[in-house]
Formats: sequence, structure tokens, C-alpha cells
Amino acid sequence: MSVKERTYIMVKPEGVQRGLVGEIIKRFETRGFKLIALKLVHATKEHFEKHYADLSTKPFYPGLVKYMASGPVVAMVWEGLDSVKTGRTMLGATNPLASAPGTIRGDYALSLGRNVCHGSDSVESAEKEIKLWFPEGVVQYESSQAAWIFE
Ligand code: RTP
Repeated sequence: MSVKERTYIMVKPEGVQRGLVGEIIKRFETRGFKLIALKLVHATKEHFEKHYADLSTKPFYPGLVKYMASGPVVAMVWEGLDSVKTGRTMLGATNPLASAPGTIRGDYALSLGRNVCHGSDSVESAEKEIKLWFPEGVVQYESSQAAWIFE
């Protein structure tokens, strides 16, 4: 766990279409995480096949890849203490019917295949996903807020 831990967070096509981008960014910003990369991108099926490679044997994989490539997504990297685990907690359980109110999915989603956002499930996955989505690298800058967020 480190104050420099990075996670890859993505607003899925339905989150973009439903105008939830600002809300999702706001939650990560106000929690104290630092935005270090951001882009709106309409990615190809081939790109999502790489992103979801770990799920390639699952029956829902072809539909998932096709759907995710159907419209633009917002790709982001957030940095901060325990960002991978805390990011997953903020997203809520994968199936929105089990997501606690107060989480993003618990507040904005009802269906497993339309659960609004993605978050890396481990530090290793985050590193892989950040490389895949931001081969150009992230933006390095100092934030004056750090001293007010971390002991
Ligand atoms: P994510 O990668 O999107 O953050 O979600 P996750 O780790 O919580 O869930 P994962 O098992 O990696 O599944 C990725 C996405 O696939 C859809 N899904 N559909 N039809 C199904 O049984 C099924 N299971 C998963 C979900 O949209 C999930 O977020």
C-alpha cells in the first residue's frame, strides 16, 4: 500500500451515455485521489479483447467485448493511498443488485452488464491496464493538497 498507488478506472459506454462521467470523477476527486491521466476514447474490439484477456474463457466474454466497443468510454488513472482496493469499494459489488447504496453501482446501476464503471482488481492488473490505455504515459505533477490528505 502506497500513497503513490495507481488504479485504472473506466466509465463504461452506458455511464458516458447517461451523463455520469462528472459524478464518477467527482467521487474520486473529493475522496482525495489525484487524477494523473484522462481521455474519452472509442476503442476497438481488439483493444477490449486485450483489456479483458483474463475473462476470455467466460461465456459472456464475446458480448462484453462487443458491448464495450460499441461507444466511447472514459479512461482514467487515479493515484493515492490504497487506490486499487478503495477504488473497488467505491465502485461497489460487480452485480449492482448486490452493490451497497453509497457506492457508484449501488447508486446508479441495476444490471450486471450495465454496471457503469470498471476498476482494476489488483496492483498488477492496474499496471497492465494503465500501460494498455495510456502507452504515452501518465502526467507527472505535484499537488499541493497531498499534505492535507495524507498524514
Ligand atoms: P470490472 O472488470 O468491469 O471492474 O468488473 P469486475 O472485475 O467486478 O467483474 P469481472 O468478473 O472482471 O467482469 C467484467 C465485467 O463483465 C460483466 N459481466 N457479465 N453475464 C455475466 O455473467 C457477467 N459477469 C460479468 C460485468 O459488466 C463486469 O463488470
